[in-house]
Amino acid sequence: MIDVYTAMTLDGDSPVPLYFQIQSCLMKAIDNGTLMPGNKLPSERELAAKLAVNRLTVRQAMSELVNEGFLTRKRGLGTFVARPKVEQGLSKLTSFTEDMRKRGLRPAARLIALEVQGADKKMAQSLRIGLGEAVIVIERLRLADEEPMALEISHLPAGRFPAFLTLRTEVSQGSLYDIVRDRYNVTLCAAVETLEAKVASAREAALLEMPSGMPVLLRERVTFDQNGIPVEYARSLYRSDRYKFMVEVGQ
Ligand code: 16G
Repeated sequence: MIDVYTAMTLDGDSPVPLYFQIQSCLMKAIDNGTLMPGNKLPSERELAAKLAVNRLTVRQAMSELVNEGFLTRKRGLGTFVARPKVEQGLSKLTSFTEDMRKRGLRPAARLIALEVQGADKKMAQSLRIGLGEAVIVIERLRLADEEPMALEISHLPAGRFPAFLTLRTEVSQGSLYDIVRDRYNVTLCAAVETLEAKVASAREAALLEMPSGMPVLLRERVTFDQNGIPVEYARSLYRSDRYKFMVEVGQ
């Protein structure tokens, strides 16, 4: 276990509340690398005893850092320093696989569903096909270094991707965008996206391995080929404690 105590000196006479002083010390230790992502913190009881403060004071300090995403609690295991969030630009058309590789993380997918459904209104509108026309639905949990990052549902117009269901192994192991390009010769050129917050349902939270009721970021994308024809309608739910999105704004 890391010795955080040397980094922590509290001043009982200061007007700054003790919980805030503890928080600042922990943040400083995270910033200067004394505490690294994955490091385990001492328990609340231990910290309180060593610092000679009330356990509730320590809890308040830790809880705020958990809420802000700097620390993470693992049930039965303790409190750990969280990994910094993945910062993701929104102005480039990239795949999950590319995004993670660029950050030195190992991308993977767990295939949850691969099936053909009749298009509902939203799918039909997004893909510009008729209501009830066949749509390939691919639901995958996306992982980076084995950690769940996002839950993605992609919809492709089945007419454009014959025999897609036979590619189950490739879909579960590789990049959807590589398959679309290499197997079907479809070039993805542009996308229109929206981003909004929502609360994870119990199922989504379980798959993403996060407490239910936590916010997630919902990113919807319609991706177009070189002729401006929609090829994919995707809904990606990102863990809000693992992602922040970045947009460059020009004049
Ligand atoms: C991104 C896209 C998703 C696409 C996936 C392909 C958003 C919101 N989502 O996550 O639409 O299906 O990349 O990734 O941008 P892959 O090629 O690694 O399977």
